[in-house]
Amino acid sequence: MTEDYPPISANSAPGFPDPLRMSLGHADDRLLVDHWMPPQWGIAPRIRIGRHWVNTLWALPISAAALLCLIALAQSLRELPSVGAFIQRHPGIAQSAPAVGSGFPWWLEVQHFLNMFFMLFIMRAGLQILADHPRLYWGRDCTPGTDWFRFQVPVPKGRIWTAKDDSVTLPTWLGIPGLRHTLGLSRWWHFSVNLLWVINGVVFYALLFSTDQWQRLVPLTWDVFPAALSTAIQYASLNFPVDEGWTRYNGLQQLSYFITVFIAAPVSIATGLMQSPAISNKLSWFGRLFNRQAMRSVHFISFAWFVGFILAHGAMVFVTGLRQNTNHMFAGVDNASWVGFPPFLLAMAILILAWLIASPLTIRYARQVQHVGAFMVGRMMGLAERWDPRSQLTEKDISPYFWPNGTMPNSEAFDDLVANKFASYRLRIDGLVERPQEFSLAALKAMPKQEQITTHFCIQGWSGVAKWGGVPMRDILSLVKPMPKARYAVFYSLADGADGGRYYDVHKIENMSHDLTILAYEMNGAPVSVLHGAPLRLRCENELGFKMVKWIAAIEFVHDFADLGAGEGGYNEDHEFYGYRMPI
Ligand SMILES: Nc1nc2c(c(=O)[nH]1)N[C@H]1C(S)=C(S)[C@@H](COP(=O)(O)O)O[C@H]1N2
Ligand SMILES: [Mo]
Repeated sequence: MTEDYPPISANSAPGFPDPLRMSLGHADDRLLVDHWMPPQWGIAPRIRIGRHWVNTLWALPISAAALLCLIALAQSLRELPSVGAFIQRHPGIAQSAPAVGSGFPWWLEVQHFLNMFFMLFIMRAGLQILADHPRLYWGRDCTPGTDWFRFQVPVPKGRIWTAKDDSVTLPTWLGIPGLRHTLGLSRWWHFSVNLLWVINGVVFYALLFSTDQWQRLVPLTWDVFPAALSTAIQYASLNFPVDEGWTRYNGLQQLSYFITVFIAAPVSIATGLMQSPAISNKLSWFGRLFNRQAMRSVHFISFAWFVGFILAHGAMVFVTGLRQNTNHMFAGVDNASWVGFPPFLLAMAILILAWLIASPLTIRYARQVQHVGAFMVGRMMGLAERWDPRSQLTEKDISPYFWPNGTMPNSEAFDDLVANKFASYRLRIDGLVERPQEFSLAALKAMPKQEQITTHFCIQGWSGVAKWGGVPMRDILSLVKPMPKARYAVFYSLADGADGGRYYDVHKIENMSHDLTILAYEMNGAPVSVLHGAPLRLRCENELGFKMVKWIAAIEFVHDFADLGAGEGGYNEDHEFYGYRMPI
């Protein structure tokens, strides 16, 4: 069969180690701030209403004015006899709501604290991830102008503007670890702490329902709605409702806690997971219907709910009786002492300390954060790689715009290839294979072509649908015949990465025989452009975009990749602390 292709003798294959291996660069274990991507500040968040972009900062004066009006309104409402009678009838706590007999048990206090502690990391790291593509959309394409939310200027026209160019800086006190395009590290924080938070949540649900505590949170009567309205009027009039927090919550509390615990939290988890290529593909029609961008938008709205909840809840702790509230939640007593106050202060001190050190330590110990994160969640996430992606879309789903990303080739050798239309291009396949070979582009095009319409999931958050045409990797495998000890396929690019040194990425060999793993030379029916990876780029649909090497120079099959580059399994793994297996 090989006779159909240009003869390549195993002897003439240059063999590794060779210039390609040597071209992989050194990478630092710390995030060197001076050496990192130069800062680029975003703008105040804007929301699109129709064709107009509204600056969300307006919300501050508007809500302050609205609050004052609301207070005045609520106070005059309470003067009305009918409203007075309504409040009499619905004092704020649903009359039929059962009273909880167990007060605030110690496990509830511990879990409440852990939840606060975990949320601090999750939310800050989540914001950092958002800042890597500071726009939100509802449609599955990320076509410029179709965003409904952004904290970045409109996409500049008339020049190449990559997704990396679009990322914005966050201050180190806000994001973890702050700076720009540091989502590799924030993802480790986000996912590892999510795991702890989910465990805490599962234990919380279990204890809640095995005791009488669930009755605090779950409304058991329709009465909760008039009770909530009544409480809202009472709070707004600054004449607070009766507080029976030791045994049961008022309507407004119950509804907001219920939404937070039983709606916002599960929605966050589901919409987070559905942004993953492997999970979205696995869910097939469901993943296509609830596309990544819609899920990312809902994930953000749920985040906004948490921010609002935490601000309101935190303020209420202070204004509705700090001593009593801290006694309940930090000492589990309902008396006139101050025993809950010192543990409350201690909890706040721990939170503030954690807040202060999270970013500096992440910057200083970036490699360790990457490794601990991979230890905590990497293996579990990697399991999703086993799913063979088969989910495809249709021609009409193809995105009108597909963000370009990465560092373009910049060498005379590449320019020469472009000039001769890749006639002199050779794909070298070498390493632990029985038949090392070189393929010209013509030879690859002469092989059976596979076409697929798939969604590209960039780690930064954007996605796009394109039709790709190329040679299935499984056909290449059957030609070159990897040896049994070959466990990984290394893809070397013709281009360098952003930080110098050659771009490369390593895949498990299992990924290579998935149905939709191809070496693509066509995009949307035309030869793939230089911008998108000409002459050849990898499509491996259950991974995030950075693992799909563009401008492929060679593929080497290896037993281990520890001796390549910084040994993390790829260029962005080495330099930007990404994970080596990233199906999620
Ligand atoms: N050689 C090389 N390949 C690369 C990159 C790069 O910087 N260099 N960027 C990766 C990233 S992060 C993404 S999202 C995709 C982008 O592909 P596109 O430009 O076709 O959208 O290419 C990947 N392949
Ligand atoms: Mo990417």
